[in-house]
Amino acid sequence: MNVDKILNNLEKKHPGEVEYLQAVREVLESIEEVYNENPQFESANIIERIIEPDRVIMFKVPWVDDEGNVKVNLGYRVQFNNAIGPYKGGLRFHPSVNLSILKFLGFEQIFKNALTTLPMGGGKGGSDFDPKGKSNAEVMRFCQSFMLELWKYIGPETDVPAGDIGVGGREIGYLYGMYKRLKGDHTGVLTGKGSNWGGSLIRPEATGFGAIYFVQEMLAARKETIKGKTISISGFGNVAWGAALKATELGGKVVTISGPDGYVYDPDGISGKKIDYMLELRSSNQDIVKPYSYVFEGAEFHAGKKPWEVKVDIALPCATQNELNGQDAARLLENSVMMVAEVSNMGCTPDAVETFIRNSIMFAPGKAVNAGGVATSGLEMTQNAMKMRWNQQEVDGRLHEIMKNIHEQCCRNGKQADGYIDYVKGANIAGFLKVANSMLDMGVI
Ligand code: 2IT
Repeated sequence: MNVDKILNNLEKKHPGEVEYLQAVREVLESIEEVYNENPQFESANIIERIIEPDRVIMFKVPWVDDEGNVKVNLGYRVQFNNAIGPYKGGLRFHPSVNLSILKFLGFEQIFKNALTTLPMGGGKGGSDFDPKGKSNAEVMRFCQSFMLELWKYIGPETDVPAGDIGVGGREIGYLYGMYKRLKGDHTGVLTGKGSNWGGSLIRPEATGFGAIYFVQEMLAARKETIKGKTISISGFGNVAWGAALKATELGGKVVTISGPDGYVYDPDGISGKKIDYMLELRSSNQDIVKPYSYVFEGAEFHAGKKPWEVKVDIALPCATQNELNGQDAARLLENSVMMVAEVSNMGCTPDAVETFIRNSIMFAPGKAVNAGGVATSGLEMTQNAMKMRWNQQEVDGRLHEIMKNIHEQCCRNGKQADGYIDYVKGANIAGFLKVANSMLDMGVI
């Protein structure tokens, strides 16, 4: 396999789709060796088949704001690969959303979902709609208009969307309501549903909890625990909240959260009602963290800065892609960071990842660390199909097992000669092998 040649061809077809090309390059570089050892992949041209989505659905979303103005946003669903199960992946509503970002997320989702051990293919969707500052009624009208188009392409055995940035319980409710009215079915076509109407317990916490279970496994591999470790977290949304909650419960000390306006440093640790306050910040719909520093004494707000300048043992990017770059990585290294685990999808730039791995810092990629979110979506689908509801313990126990299993898969496929575990390689190889072998089984489709 010639990675540069494949990437050059892909770029010619999709010029300017930088995030998508970045995600593809990372996977191809990781799997190159395994791929070359298995000529059956090459003869079935698996690479060219796996790096292009099965299809991209793109549509306009007209809606009316509270003043009566007619607005138009773009809506998308990227159905990337369904070799091992129905397309599965979140919807992102954020002004930065474009085809490149959704294709990178959809591509990552294929391998992440394969790692969960559950039968789910990869997909992603969303819109450039900005929920910031919008009223409930505006969000509802937007979601209804979005679903008025999307419903034709999804189904519980076809494609099962969920939330992502800008899409939480409220949006899933409005989207599901519209689907139910159009289709007349009360099936589990979305995950992240409300717990009264088919949602799974622990789904809101799952991404963050799963990430911390994974971090626990990484630490255990070096005979360490989370107790007493200082932790920086970026973001303040659902994922950051779940991670802060579980890390604190296990005796870690979370000292930062962040937003587009800057970061908050709280040397006393973000625990208890401070974690609850993150939910308030989020529901204010303003996308800022500064108010935290007015409410809690001793907390400092650093405008326009990222939390990676704070000295910590563990750094957890929990906000968005490419939020930690090479300079940030160098700074963390100077401050003797021991571990960086991406909780956001592709949270670190390639030079940051390289810096960590070259310096034997424990580093794990989002597709392994954050897979607990989609895994628990998978458990929600199972409960919906069985028309049953598991209790909290049952779901949390399964989530924990799944994260341990993902960690094992990473170790098995990513252990280097010197004993260092390359989790990027491990996750990509394990995910790829499962999907590629399934594609081989089904012929040229
Ligand atoms: O990035 C992700 O894995 C998600 N946003 C969750 C996807 C899902 O289907 O639960």
